[in-house]
Amino acid sequence: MVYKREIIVWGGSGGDGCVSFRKEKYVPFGGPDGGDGGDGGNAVITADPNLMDLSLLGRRKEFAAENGRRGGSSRQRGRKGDDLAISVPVGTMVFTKADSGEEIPLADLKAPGQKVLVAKGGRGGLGNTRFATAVNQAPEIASKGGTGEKRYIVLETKLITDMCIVGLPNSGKSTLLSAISRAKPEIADYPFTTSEPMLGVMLGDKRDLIVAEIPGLVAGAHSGKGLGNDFLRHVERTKLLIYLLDGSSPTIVDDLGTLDREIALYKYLSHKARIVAVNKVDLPEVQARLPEVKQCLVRAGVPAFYISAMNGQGVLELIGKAVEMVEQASRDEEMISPPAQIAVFRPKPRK
Ligand SMILES: Nc1nc2c(ncn2[C@@H]2O[C@H](COP(=O)(O)OP(=O)(O)O)[C@@H](O)[C@H]2O)c(=O)[nH]1
Ligand SMILES: [Mg+2]
Repeated sequence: MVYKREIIVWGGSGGDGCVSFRKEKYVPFGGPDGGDGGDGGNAVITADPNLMDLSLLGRRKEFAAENGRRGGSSRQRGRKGDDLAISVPVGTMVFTKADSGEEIPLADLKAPGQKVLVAKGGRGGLGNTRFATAVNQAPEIASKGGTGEKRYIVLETKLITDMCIVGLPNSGKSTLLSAISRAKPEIADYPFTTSEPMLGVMLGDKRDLIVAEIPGLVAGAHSGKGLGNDFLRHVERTKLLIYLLDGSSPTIVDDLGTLDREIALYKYLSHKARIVAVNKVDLPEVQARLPEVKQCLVRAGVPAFYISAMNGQGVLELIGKAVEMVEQASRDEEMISPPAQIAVFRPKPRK
């Protein structure tokens, strides 16, 4: 999966204006009739809800909108170049890279269909018709089409999810995700780490919620160890973290500590709402030590849900609470930051 790309984007060039004169029988001194060139197409970046990453862009580096066509005789205007639409996933941030290397935000495409114009097409040139004056009635000049804008663009996708299931490998994240959504993540009985964040849609009463399984959060993930860090970027914009603990782990309270430390070390995450669930309570050995585990967590001041992702026990209660917390987080977010305005920094030209 590709979540960051740098590309070069061009607006189309404008078509040249045309130099032409009317030539018709019985019309002496027909005069100029060269048409204008068409404008070059604009390059636009659009948020497409069907995309999950930037791999559709392939290895291509440069993207250009279509050029405008040249003007024709009989005052025919050249055709306008088609706009170029570059599709990216919802949750993609678009930056333009200045010569200094500074990345200046242009847009944060959070809504499906949202667009941003990144490079304007050049204007079409003027045909010789436009240059006719009382003095020069047969101008032999036309203007060239303008070149399209060239922009260095940095795209960074941070998927927008409602809740993310985080946990150590093998804690049952995939099992939980498939229990609450229609996603079909791989489930394995060894500490195996999916290489992709899995997403599932959970059908809700008011709206559908997007749930992600963040694979393989291991100690040191924030510093790039394991695969965790690459995926943590998607956790950044979630509303709720579901910490999933493996009830059969002998070090369950330490596991929670590991998760907490990793999350806290990653910027933006420490203030996220979270909910803790202890999984695999169907196992007899987990049943046997449940009182002890509960006591430990209570002592640590952590209210928890006790579930079996496998047989569904306790899952509805967990999800009910999770949905409530997501709704609350959404309301809070709106109150704190009304639809994000991106400050665009425009340096003043030096005198
Ligand atoms: N007994 C039991 N096993 C579970 C439960 N949830 C997951 N497992 C098993 O634990 C293993 C790891 O599950 P998986 O969902 O792949 O964990 P992930 O690595 O966190 O995604 C698999 O063998 C699952 O069948 C549960 O609630 N009860
Ligand atoms: Mg998994």
